[in-house]
Amino acid sequence: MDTDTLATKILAGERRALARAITLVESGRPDHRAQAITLLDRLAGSGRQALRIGLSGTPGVGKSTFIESFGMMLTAAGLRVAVLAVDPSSARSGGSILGDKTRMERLSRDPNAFIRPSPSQSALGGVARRTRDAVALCEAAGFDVVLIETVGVGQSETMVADMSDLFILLLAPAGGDELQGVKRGIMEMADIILVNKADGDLKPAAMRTCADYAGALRLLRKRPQDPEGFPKAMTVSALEEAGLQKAWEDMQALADWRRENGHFDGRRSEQAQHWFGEEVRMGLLARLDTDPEIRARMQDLGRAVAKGETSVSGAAAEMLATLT
Ligand SMILES: Nc1nc2c(ncn2[C@@H]2O[C@H](COP(=O)(O)OP(=O)(O)O)[C@@H](O)[C@H]2O)c(=O)[nH]1
Ligand SMILES: [Mg+2]
Repeated sequence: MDTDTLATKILAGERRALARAITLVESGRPDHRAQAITLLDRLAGSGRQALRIGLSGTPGVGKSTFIESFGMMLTAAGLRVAVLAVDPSSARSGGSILGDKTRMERLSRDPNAFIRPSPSQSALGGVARRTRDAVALCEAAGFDVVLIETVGVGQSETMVADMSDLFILLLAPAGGDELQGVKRGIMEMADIILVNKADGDLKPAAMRTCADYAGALRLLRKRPQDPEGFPKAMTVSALEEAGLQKAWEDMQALADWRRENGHFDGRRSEQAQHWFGEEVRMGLLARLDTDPEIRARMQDLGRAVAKGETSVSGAAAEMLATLT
């Protein structure tokens, strides 16, 4: 299928075309990359905007269950929902959402939902670009909400927060009164902390955990992008579908406030600039390995350094001068 046809079908909201386009942006082949860029450029002017919600949480907190319940609630309200997953560990585990498909059974059959598992791929930089491209494709396809799920490992949370309008941290009730080893940096990124599993025997623990985090959030430095009362912690039960409507109302209220106060577009502009810089940096680094002339020069200079003929600094300066 040529990119024009693909673009037309995506703009018409066809899910199969969207899936194909995401496969295209995930491809490492240079000719695919060129097609992907043509496609993304064509769709860039669609003017469509989804609410991008990043969702993070360690395995077992209930992300899949939450996405299913929350997603079904949104589609029932007439919204179209796309779910993308970022899992840097999936190269090893062979794709995390696969086992999760059962937990998202209803949502994956919903015609107003689109679920895309994480590609198995090791380099986080590559994952970032693919996910950003996939978000752009989902927006062009007219989705109202794009959920970007990530497990809380390594840099993936920062990466997802850097491509989301809202960042949600999902937690499970803690046994004691300890904050669950959530790093300060992650807390500082969160707009809303949802303590899940607030049901049955776990409810009291969930409420305690929620109070602990609400207290911890109040101690953080005030951020300009927050209205009164945010960031906040609240309890939900993905299983019993409790608190989800309230969570959604708060997400919308926060997004609306940010839109009205210039923070929404401001953040997107900053994010676009950030990713542009990252992509150029990555491209330059990749050239060190792929460009034969550059590689040869690196090897020559490397040998000279090894023999002590040139200083490390001198050789590096010489190498960098050839790159400009
Ligand atoms: N009690 C209770 N259990 C839940 C809730 N949400 C998820 N779970 C359970 O927690 C386990 C992990 O859920 P899952 O959605 O796979 O978590 P994920 O690894 O973060 O995607 C499963 O056994 C779920 O049934 C909830 O709201 N309440
Ligand atoms: Mg899961």
